[in-house]
Amino acid sequence: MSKLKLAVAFPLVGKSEFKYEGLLRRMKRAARNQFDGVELHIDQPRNADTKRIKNLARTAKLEIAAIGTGMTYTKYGLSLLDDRIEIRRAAYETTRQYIKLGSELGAGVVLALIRGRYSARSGRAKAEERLSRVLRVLALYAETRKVSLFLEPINRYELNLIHTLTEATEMIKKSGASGIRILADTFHMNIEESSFVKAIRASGRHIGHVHLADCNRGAPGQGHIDFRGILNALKASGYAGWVSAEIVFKPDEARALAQTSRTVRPLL
Ligand SMILES: [Mn+2]
Repeated sequence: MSKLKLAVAFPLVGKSEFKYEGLLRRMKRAARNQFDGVELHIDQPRNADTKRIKNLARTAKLEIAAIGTGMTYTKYGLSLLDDRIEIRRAAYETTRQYIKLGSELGAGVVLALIRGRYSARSGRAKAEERLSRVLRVLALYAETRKVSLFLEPINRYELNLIHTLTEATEMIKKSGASGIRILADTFHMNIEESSFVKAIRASGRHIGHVHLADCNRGAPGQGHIDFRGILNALKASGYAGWVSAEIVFKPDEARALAQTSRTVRPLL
């Protein structure tokens, strides 16, 4: 049985110098709660201070588990499926910046909300074609930079393309970019998959990264998802990567981290 590593997702946003100090405090708290790494959700990959991030991780004794890209969509409205070519290009250029950053930090890059939604005007078939083409090109770039790309299925209420692990596998196949792997997020899976265990069994060998959250986006243990079953299925499928808590910190960050660790650590 493989040993999984536990991370937590933190944002790194804005231009303020203070953001790095704030992040260090949060990383140290994660380390105290027995986390092995941190996943960084960064809004401006061009302005990220690689050296500084590496130093913070070293100081807190954490690894960088992955780079999240979603703020490109939620904060700046850029996506790979926008109807406007200039917006698609900007999203593509930003994704390349994330890949460059991932390569400097030795971390994989998540492709989730940055995919965006397709419009009624463009339609599903065109969107699938568009996404498969851009994924192929991005995968080639990521390969030259030795960075893993993780394609994340997102639930139907947030995006209108690729909701399940199977659909992600099909998109990767269509793109011809066999190096891209799937990100399995338990919050989305709880909405979209008929069974956690069956979905993991069917797609397990394609999974490259995992997000853990309970059914309400709270810390594992704050809802009704069976994390024991999920983690056992992941290990049985040979998965040996990160499980990264992508959660709302309720009732506060310290208690949410402690709760996550208490629930997940014994199952790794
Ligand atoms: Mn996720």
